[in-house]
Amino acid sequence: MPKTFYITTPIYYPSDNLHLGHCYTTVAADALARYKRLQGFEVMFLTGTDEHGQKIEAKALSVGSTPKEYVDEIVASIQKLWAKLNISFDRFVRTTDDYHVQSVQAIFKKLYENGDIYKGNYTGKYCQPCETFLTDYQLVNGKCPDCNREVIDFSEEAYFFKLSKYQKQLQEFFNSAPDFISPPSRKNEMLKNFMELGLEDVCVSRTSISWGIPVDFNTKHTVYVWIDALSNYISALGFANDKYDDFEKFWPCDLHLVGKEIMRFHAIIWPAMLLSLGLPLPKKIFGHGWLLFDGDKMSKSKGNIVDPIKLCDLYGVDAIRYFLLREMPFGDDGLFSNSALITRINTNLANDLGNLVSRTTTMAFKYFDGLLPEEKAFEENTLREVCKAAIREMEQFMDDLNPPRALGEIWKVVNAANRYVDETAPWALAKDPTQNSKLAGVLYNLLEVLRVISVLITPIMPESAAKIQKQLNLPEHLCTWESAKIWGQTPSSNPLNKGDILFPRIEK
Ligand code: ME8
Repeated sequence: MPKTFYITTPIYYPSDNLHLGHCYTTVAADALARYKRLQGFEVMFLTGTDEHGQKIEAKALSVGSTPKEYVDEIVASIQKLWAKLNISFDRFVRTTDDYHVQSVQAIFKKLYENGDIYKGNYTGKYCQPCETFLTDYQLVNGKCPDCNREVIDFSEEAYFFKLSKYQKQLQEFFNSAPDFISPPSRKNEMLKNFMELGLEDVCVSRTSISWGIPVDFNTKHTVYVWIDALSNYISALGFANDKYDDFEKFWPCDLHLVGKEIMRFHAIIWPAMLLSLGLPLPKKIFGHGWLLFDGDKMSKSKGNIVDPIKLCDLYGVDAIRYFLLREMPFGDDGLFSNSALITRINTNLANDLGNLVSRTTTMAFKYFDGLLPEEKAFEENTLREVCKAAIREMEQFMDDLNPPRALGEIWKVVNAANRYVDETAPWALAKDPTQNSKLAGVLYNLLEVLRVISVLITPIMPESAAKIQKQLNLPEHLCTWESAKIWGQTPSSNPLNKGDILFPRIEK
């Protein structure tokens, strides 16, 4: 039985312009999912869309559509974006899917029957022009954050979830599973800002929002935000519905990857819901930082967004994936700027990796017509040892959810290989016929190191990895994670293919 790995992103609000910041969660999850698959795990990588709520209903109305027509169109554009970014999700859940609706209704009922949901009164603020309910926390100087107008007090019947009841059980769980909330800085935030202040019950239904899942035992109410959204992680495995049958196989989840602003819902409300349902808790919740642009969180309302499609068209998908995973300190905020992106592309990708591939294959064609001789009398271990150490370290960094450091390990190999070219100077060996077998040995080592590099970059830059593997003419079994650990597997006289430049230099 293969080992399983279940990884999720949050489900996205349908927005017609997801920006580069949004792509960060999904690209990071994709890299981890690909890494685990490469290692032989059976992976379930789930993403999807969070389609209910009053804002969406209002938006649909304003463009003359029904909410469902409106979200259908946007969800299609989100799926196109993920295709562009080579996101290899295994399942895509929509909160408007029938099976999800069925699960949410069953979950809500179960929580109610357990005595963890009760009727109360929801009070808050309402912005009439925007038709939006707001919490005190969302107001800016007591006014609507979107239109800056006065808000009015608001009250209606609602159901509440007894989060406060789970305070002690959650605290005990956090103590017993110290890595559950990661990184440690986020854990401290959760403990200090929420647990220590005492948990309050949360509103889980509304009567004034019609675009939502009806509470089936009281259809005046629709399920409000979090029970609907969070349940996707189990509805998509078939919990309380007949659509799928993977719950036993993949639950508990290995990793919920989320942005830091929704950590509280995942680290506190979600585990409390699961405790109430009597289900095992996820193994880890990782809260990543924000991509900042001009010193602020990249977001539509701030008007500082970068369009990922345009960037991919300009610079190539792998360059964007590489930038996001190399430049964002995992767990902390990171900065986007055009010049930082171009510098990364020109130095790490064009100069270091692209150049290594290009000069190695060019020399193999120039000196041996793309076919090294069978016999090579030259053996040495420098690059083999560098690869061995880098793979060991990279595994550690990927398991610690630290792609920038994992990429740093790959670049140690790339840099060592470039140094090796300079030190062995194949162009000088080529001038002396007695050095022919040494020349073949040097080029073999370089082709072998490229094979290893191509495997290691697969999770982060799948297209470039495939291009290198095509140039090296490698069969699938020489491109697995395990095969990268064993040096010298490629037959000496494996004929090479010519290929294009991997990463063209960008003129600033
Ligand atoms: O939060 N930098 O959806 P969403 C990094 N529907 N990540 C960013 C970012 C930035 N500038 N801006 C957004 C939701 N994100 C809910 C989730 S889950 C049960 C419900 C990330 O569309 C954000 O942190 O607002 C989150 O992980 C993802 O984009 C989706 O955000």
